[in-house]
Amino acid sequence: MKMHKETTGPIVNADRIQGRIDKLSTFTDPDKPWSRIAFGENHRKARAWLTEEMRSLGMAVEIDAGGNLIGRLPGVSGNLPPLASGSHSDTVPDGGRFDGAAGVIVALEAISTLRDAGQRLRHPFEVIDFLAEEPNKYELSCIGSRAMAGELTDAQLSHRAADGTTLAEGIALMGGDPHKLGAPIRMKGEIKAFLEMHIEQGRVLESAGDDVGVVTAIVGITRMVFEVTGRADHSGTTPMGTRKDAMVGASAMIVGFESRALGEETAMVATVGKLQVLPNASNVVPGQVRFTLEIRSSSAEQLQRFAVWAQWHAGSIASERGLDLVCKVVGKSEPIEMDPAVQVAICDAAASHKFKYRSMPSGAGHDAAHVALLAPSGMIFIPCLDGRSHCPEEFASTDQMARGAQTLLDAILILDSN
Ligand code: HGY
Ligand code: MN
Ligand code: MN
Ligand code: MN
Repeated sequence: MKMHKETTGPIVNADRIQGRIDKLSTFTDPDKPWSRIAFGENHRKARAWLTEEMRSLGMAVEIDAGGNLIGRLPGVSGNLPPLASGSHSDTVPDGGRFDGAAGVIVALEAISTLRDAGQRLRHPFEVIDFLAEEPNKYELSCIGSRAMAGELTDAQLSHRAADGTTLAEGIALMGGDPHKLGAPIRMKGEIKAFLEMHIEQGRVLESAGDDVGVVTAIVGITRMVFEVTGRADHSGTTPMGTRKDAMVGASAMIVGFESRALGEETAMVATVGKLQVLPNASNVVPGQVRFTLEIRSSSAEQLQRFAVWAQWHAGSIASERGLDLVCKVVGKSEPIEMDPAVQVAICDAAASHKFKYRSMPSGAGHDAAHVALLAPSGMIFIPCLDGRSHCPEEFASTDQMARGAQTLLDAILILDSN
């Protein structure tokens, strides 16, 4: 990694970052790289390894009520609020080695580097592996960071996955304490600042040849579940005109979502990425279809308007076709701006190493969007190959991660000094 000559502070160890990424990547289904699904066995084993890494750095480790894995290091000045950094160790199915993982590893690297340099922070420091950032069997993302900010509702906690377990049980399985989740785990002002490094998951930085993105704001996300019920019938003997085909109804709904999103004046995205057909047999007219609709926008008003329209649109197709429809919003995160002072610290950190950086919004959701409700928060993006993410090909180089880690460490040092 090329470092600016005038740099005097401690320099991160690129090989150690890569080594830890490689190790974390081994906690995967060998035949389904790089899947580390939240609440699953690989996820739990990965967290056991992370716990050991934290302990070896002298951190006290705990799992909070929301199932977040936290390593804590005391600061040298008594009674200051902690600085915190981290991301998530779970992945989407067939996901990559960097989404989330890189953010946890570089937070560990910041501590490792300071330790090597014999340097201590004034503030206590926390490395956080947030529980279940990716949408999972409980149909909710960012479970740990929502819990931390007190956003989890009773309805979400009692939501039952297809395997019969509730989210509350899932959190307990991961070492959390769902009974304590009626209130925020951390109070506003309790954390001095939170920083999350993450791969960009898009092509902006790579196309511009930039090293670092300084996130200005994180997109809002609304996720809805639609259940379309028709009538299962024999595919050979039921004439076309007499069917109540839930799949054809769902398809019309989905095509409508796409055209509406394409026609919006302000860009937004709408995705149906998960769909279940029942009974899912080639010679049965589909009796029921359950699908998710995820919409993202930087405007809360646009999200709200689209969600209301989507419900109306699906309802009118259902009634034209004699289908029943149940539709509900299962998760919402509001668009949110990153803290200006934290953005400045990141810019100064990047500039001090002569890294090429730019300010940019995030179209992906992140734990930082929820922590921002509690604490001044900021995000550092690094480029990833071809902008690919949420796929096995996802890639960031050792150098790219090291520049992000160095920016993170220096931003922490800047925030620690004031
Ligand atoms: O879905 C997202 O935007 C994130 O990668 N969890
Ligand atoms: Mn992701
Ligand atoms: Mn992520
Ligand atoms: Mn038959």
